[in-house]
Amino acid sequence: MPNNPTAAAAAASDLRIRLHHKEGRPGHHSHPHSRGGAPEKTHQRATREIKVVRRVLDANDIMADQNRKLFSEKKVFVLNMMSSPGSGKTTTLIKTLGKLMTGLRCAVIVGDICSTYDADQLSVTGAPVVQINTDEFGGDCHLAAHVVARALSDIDLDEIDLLVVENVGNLVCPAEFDMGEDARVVVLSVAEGEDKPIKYPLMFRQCDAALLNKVDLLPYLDYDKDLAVSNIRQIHPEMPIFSVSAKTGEGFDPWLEWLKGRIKVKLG
Ligand SMILES: Nc1nc2c(ncn2[C@@H]2O[C@H](COP(=O)(O)OP(=O)(O)OP(=O)(O)O)[C@@H](O)[C@H]2O)c(=O)[nH]1
Ligand SMILES: [Mg+2]
Repeated sequence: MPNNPTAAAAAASDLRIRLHHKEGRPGHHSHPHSRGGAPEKTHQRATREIKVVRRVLDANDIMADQNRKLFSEKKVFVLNMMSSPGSGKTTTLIKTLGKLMTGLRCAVIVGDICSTYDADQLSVTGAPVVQINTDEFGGDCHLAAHVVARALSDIDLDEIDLLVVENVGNLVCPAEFDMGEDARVVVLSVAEGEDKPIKYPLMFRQCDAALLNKVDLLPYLDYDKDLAVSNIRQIHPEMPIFSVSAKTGEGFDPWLEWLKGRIKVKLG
């Protein structure tokens, strides 16, 4: 592995992208019998893919530690917001920043595969926004630590207290990639069904809090909120869960208090 972790992450990422094109996505479609090939060859291929994925994650961890050190030196609290596409990350963030920016200097990094749609929406908050399009990095379905590090060159960390990273909409891969953040939050909308914590446990295990969003829609849905909460608790018993509506602003105060409390612990 190269000594430079950015180069290591990029090299591993390149290799992964090449495997992705040639053999399907590592760790996702590597069932040994899925292509009908010779068992030894598919076994070798699966072993190689696991090694490559391990290498990507190791390189990512090194880069995440460098980011974490920088965030500590600069006294910046970093929040990673994750969810499936459309759960309400951007809308929740706009509301959250609207309330927090009276006392805190904030900036946003937002990841999408393509488009500046979210950055355009978030710019109404007045916070500096950097849009990352991962199609420049092979169309990854998550933000990796080296990608965030590169975006930091467009943000003056001396001028902010809070950096929010809105991850690419995906309930699986973003949970695997540390970026040096201080807190992780998953947004789950009531329109997605109660079963998601059970089906995508890593995301709920890795996060420090859950926002159960779009509660204004509950009267129109056949949705068992108690069951959703109990499913989250099954995966992460102690996790704070905040029922909110980013549309109406309902339930935001406890969420904002929790976030301010976490920021205070780090920044004083
Ligand atoms: N009714 C209702 N709609 C909401 C709420 N929050 C978000 N929406 C709507 O849900 C849609 C998706 O919201 P976004 O904030 O773009 O979701 P996102 O998670 O940022 O989506 P991606 O970035 O594409 O993953 C938009 O049409 C929002 O207006 C809410 O609390 N209630
Ligand atoms: Mg968004």
